[in-house]
Amino acid sequence: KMGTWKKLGVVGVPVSKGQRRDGTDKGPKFLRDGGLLERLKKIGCEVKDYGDVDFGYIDNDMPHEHVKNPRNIARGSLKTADQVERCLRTEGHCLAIGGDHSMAIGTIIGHARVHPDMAVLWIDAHADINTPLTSDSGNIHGMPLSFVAHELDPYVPHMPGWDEVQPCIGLDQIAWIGLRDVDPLERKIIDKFDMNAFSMHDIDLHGIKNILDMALKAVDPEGVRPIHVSFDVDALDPVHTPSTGTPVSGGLSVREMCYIAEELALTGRLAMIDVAEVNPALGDSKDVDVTVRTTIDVIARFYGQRRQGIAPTGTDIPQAT
Ligand code: Z70
Ligand code: MN
Ligand code: MN
Ligand code: MN
Repeated sequence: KMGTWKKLGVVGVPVSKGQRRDGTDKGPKFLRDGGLLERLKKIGCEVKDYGDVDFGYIDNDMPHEHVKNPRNIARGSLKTADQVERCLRTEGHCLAIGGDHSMAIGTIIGHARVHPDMAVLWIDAHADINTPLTSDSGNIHGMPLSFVAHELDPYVPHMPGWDEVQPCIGLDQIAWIGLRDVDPLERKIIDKFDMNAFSMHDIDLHGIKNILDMALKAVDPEGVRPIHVSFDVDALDPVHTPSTGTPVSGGLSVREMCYIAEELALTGRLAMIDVAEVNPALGDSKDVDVTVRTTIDVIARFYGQRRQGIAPTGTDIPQAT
């Protein structure tokens, strides 16, 4: 057995109404069928499957202004928060497999109930901090951070079904890595609040090691906080994860992503990981296969699998007799 992670729970978050395309609701199934849980067990994790959150559809969910599916997303987010909270309290660690990135509204709210001081590392091509008023698309997967941050409460209008979805973290608890497609008003928010945003440009300039150090220093200067990784697979270059709704070229290499995952695993403070935006309905079967395999590889590295190899305990080198 290897790895430092004893117990973790897996929660499926099959949401797709946070954006236009069907398919992200099948993300949890494809990751499970791709052998995710077996892989985690093989590297020494004690895994409990909490199944999928029931996103049971509400009819007549008319857009609010141009924001799509507000009631469904609010309800699903609260159910997700409950499940994540239960999982974290019982297992100590939670892996949420989505689902479009609106899943993180629920995972962050649930996590904050257990660890209000957590640090969030948002690994994504996109900033996902539009408010309902700054969003051009009306897709909630581009807005999750605006709903969870205290400082943005005055900028977020009240929507039907959203009374119980309340901000729970400060903007100084969030850092982005991998940005390369940020809307103008998202940039305005980042600048106004002097947020910790590390783009692909910054990675080119400083290298991934320095950027990860800077991001951790920004959100967790003492090195004591529980860490929440929100990993949108479109952070990776689309050659590695083509089956996703909004691929943006020039993304993270698998090497850079493996470095992030291995290094964060070594902190011993990873409490919660979201995996968002796997869409098995996009691309051909080869695209889906490489997307699922790469995503599972990265997840395994967050949970202790290392490229340098890991020696077993209790087994010696067999001696020739
Ligand atoms: C844009 C919006 C987004 C992911 C697209 C795009 C957001 N900023 N996020 N794909 N994963 O619609 O708000
Ligand atoms: Mn995202
Ligand atoms: Mn994205
Ligand atoms: Mn409010």
